[in-house]
Amino acid sequence: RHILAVDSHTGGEPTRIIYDGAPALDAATMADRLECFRLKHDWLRRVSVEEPRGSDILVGALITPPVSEAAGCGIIFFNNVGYLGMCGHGTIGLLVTLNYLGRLEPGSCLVDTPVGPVTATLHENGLVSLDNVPCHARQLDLTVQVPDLGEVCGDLVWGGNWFFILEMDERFPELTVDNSRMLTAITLRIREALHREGFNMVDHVEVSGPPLNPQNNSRNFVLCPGDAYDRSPCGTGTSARVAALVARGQLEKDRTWRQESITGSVFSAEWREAPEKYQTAPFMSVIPTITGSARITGALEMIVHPDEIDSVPSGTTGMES
Ligand code: PYC
Repeated sequence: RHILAVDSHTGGEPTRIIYDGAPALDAATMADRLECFRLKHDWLRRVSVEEPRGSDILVGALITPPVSEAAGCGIIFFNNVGYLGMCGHGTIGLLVTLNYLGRLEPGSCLVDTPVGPVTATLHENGLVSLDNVPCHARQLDLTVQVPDLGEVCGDLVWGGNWFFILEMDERFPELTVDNSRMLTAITLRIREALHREGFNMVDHVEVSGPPLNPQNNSRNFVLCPGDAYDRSPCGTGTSARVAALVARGQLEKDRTWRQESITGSVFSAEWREAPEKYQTAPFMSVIPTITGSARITGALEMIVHPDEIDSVPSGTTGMES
């Protein structure tokens, strides 16, 4: 089987987008298509993001026909362990990929995802903005007991994926790539503690700290579901941070939030109130607009042997709420 894909990176975080050669997903909604992918065609996820063709840090994506009338396409994101509801860096990579393939000129398009449609815009200068799905804080100041660390306090927030977001303190090393192993070990323990306490939906843990570049507002380290860390500021993680700041009354509507990643790459973020039907008490639902840039790194024809194709489904969807 021959499968065509384009590779890109967004602020250091790679995306591999499959645009030809994949099986059709026979379902009417994006959430059902994700289930069909997971149950019947999980081999496609494995062959495209796992070794030997991929690595733990790679996010894959499959372009599908749209499900809503106004959308240009659908997209399903996945990684080394399962599937993602949404992916911000991947959506930025998607628009640059569509442009590379000659399928998109600068302008806006609606993209269907398993957690709802997002509007993405390719600007004339090459930057990409996306209006994410409605995001909200579910619980602020949630505390968990973490072995060898003690009590940790953070916010439980939906940003298109579920995040636990906490401020670093003296127990954390500086948020630098050199310290990524230690940061990974600590955030893994925090996620395990959250799961033990019943917060199983949390698959991303985001640690916030002061920026190294004073032009930015904050720096982050984001642990992803498959235990790799995001090299970009994480589009859904930045969205979740914005929703948490709004819930705390710490980010006014007309301010731009500049989120720096552990590698120093930056997404800027703005927000507006989500329509009434998306409001869930007690905290306001917001639509974050995330802006960043991506670069094409390669075009790939994957050649898949029949032995690699089976129907063992993956265990996680990353969307349990
Ligand atoms: O940018 O939303 C994101 C993301 C999620 C996981 C990796 N990147």
